[in-house]
Amino acid sequence: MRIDILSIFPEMFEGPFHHSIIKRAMEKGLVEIQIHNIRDYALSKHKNVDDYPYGGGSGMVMMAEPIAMAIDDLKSKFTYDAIIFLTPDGEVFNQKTANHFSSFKNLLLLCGHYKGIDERIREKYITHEISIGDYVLSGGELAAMILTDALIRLIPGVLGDETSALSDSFQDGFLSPPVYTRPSDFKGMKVPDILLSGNEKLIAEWKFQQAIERTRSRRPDLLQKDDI
Ligand code: 6GU
Repeated sequence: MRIDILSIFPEMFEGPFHHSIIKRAMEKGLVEIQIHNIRDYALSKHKNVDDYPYGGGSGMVMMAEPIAMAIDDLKSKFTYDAIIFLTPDGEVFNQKTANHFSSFKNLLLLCGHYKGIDERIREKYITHEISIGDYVLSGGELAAMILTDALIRLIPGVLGDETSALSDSFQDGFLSPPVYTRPSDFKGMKVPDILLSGNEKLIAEWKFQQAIERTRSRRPDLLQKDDI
């Protein structure tokens, strides 16, 4: 998979993509991530990427030209399966969307800022508009990182068997059961006997029951929905 990200704060991506699973996936050649600075495509001498909104109102709007130049440049080199705009008024991201996007080969992510981007960019280029939840972030960068992380861990070969994505919370529609490691007695709090029993069938049943109970008590909405 190749992921290109357009942002006016490319430095923000330096931390999260250089550790742990994403770093390993890049080293293994399973994913290539390139961050591009929208400002590099600005037309004016001062490299402006935002301007006042027509019709007035608060906040600035990201200008169409620099974004269009950046997208056109990338589209001349790569064919994208999706051009995704990260925006609080987009469709709310979930595991189903993550599974869907993880099968794509080339993705282009556009991070918004200020009061939004010129609507004509959305009309002309954007294929998907995604929000990561019902709250407002300062920009789309953190959302792009979250989306990227959620997709990369689903690419075959990224996770070892021991951390299979198939056992994730949400992947089967249930939250994950509780987990324990040594010691078996922590300040008088014991690991459930069944996990020490060695009986694989009973352990599997226990985990399944725990997953259902956790989902019922914490996220009953997941049991109703059919969108995983
Ligand atoms: Cl994608 N962007 C911003 N700015 N805020 C958000 C969001 C995205 N998703 C939830 N809140």
